[in-house]
Amino acid sequence: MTNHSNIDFQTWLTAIQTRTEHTLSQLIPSENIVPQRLHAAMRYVTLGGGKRVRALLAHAAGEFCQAPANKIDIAAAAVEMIHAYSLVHDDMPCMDDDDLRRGKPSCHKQFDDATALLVGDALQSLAFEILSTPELHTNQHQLKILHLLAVASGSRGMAGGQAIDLASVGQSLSQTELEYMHIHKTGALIRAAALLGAYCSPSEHADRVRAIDQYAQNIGLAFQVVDDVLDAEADTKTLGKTAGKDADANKPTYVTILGIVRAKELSKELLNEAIAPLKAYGEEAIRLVQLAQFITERDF
Ligand code: GRG
Repeated sequence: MTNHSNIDFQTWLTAIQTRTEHTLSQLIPSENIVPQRLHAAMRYVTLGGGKRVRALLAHAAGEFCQAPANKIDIAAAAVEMIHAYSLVHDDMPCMDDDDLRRGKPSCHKQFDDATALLVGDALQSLAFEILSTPELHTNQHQLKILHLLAVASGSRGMAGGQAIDLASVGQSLSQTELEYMHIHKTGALIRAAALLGAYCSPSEHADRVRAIDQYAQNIGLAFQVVDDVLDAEADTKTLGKTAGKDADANKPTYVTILGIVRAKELSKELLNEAIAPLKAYGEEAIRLVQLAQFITERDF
């Protein structure tokens, strides 16, 4: 197990991003393997981009629970695969219809609609395959890990949140309704990322898992509030995706409901709620606290 506690945050972040890229590159079949085009597209959407927030959460929570880094790598890669699949499908003309993702043409633009559909399907399957492959991820909490990720990405999690999002275009939502949608669409996978990291530990750590759960639920919402602020304030080049998309699509956001000033205040309140249960752990929780600050103070 790597002890990262004496490494500064930026160095830690880069190290986790690098090892996540490496793990994904090892686990996704080469573009030389049949069907080459599908494998090329799976690698195109997964490698060489993204902040890797979910992998970082898995590692920060896993380290907090003394989980072995090589087990967390597999959990982190699985969550990043589910995330990449969700972005590919979200960008398709039948959903958000966006031509740009991570600073390059989105999957259906670079390849075609049918390939984009299959990329999502195949990445989702691969995520569960790697988590259930004994040589990769034997772990006493394995069934719990598989169940958590399945629920978080299905109709009672991310896919359900996406369905609510699509149905809410042009509707006026209350803050509570908006929150419900985001808890599912974005929050469920973010929560799962952190909990999967924690469950990579061979020990129980029930109190720490509870603290991580409160942390992750608040960070999931804060992530979305910040995303809405950035969508309203940042430019397309900085974001690597089309800015101002939500307002153009007549979608309710935290900025449209609360205004920009209150939305920024809310992200700070959620940050404080997230890190409150970690205070008791002092330096042991430093990585989770730093990561929460990174997520809420980011400008891309
Ligand atoms: C299609 C089943 C299905 C679900 C799609 C998450 C999602 C559900 C759609 C993404 C739409 C979107 C842009 C939501 C805003 C929050 C979000 C998930 C942003 C993208 O995540 P980042 O910023 O992306 O972590 P990177 O590229 O850094 O990995």
